[in-house]
Amino acid sequence: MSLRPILTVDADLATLKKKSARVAVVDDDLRALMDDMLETMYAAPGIGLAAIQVGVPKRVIVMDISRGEEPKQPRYFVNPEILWASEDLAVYEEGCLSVPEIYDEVERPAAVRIRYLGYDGKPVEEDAEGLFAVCIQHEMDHLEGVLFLDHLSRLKRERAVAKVRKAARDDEAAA
Ligand code: K1U
Ligand code: ZN
Repeated sequence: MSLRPILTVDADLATLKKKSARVAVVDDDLRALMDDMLETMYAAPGIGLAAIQVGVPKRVIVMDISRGEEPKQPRYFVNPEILWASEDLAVYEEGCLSVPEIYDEVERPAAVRIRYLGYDGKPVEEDAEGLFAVCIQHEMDHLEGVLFLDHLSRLKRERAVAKVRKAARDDEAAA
């Protein structure tokens, strides 16, 4: 397993805006990618990661929304699809490892039913609500090249990207 660099909007916006391609087969190479993604996500730290965030345009997501002292609960989603979304909406203050240090409120369906292939390539159908629903919708947006910033006003989005760019410039100057 190895850590992979996470792409960020200041340097890698064009890649992050790409639509990811469906996976044809869940094999050992794909599982190695998912292992690297999980390790990268834990190290960041984060609670979710889409393959495009490490520069791989495949429809693959890893996630662990377990809290603090709870046992780890890694989850893997290949070719995820939303089968149903609730009419009622919920607001959550989201962050993104590709938009470091920016958090803002996004409104999404409060619950979704999803279908995907798991780590073993078997199909799964599952209901998601709460943080699980927020995180899977955020990560599935990444597969379409959509960032949580795209749910905000243009002004907020431009300010956020400018802030990330300035932080990156400051980091470079300090190095
Ligand atoms: O970049 C990403 O897609 C990961 C992102 C997932 C996410 C967070 C919040 C709402 C929706 C989606 C993150 O993990 S940002 C970091 C974060 O939320 C976190 C980090 C450490 C501990 C707890 C949370
Ligand atoms: Zn994200």
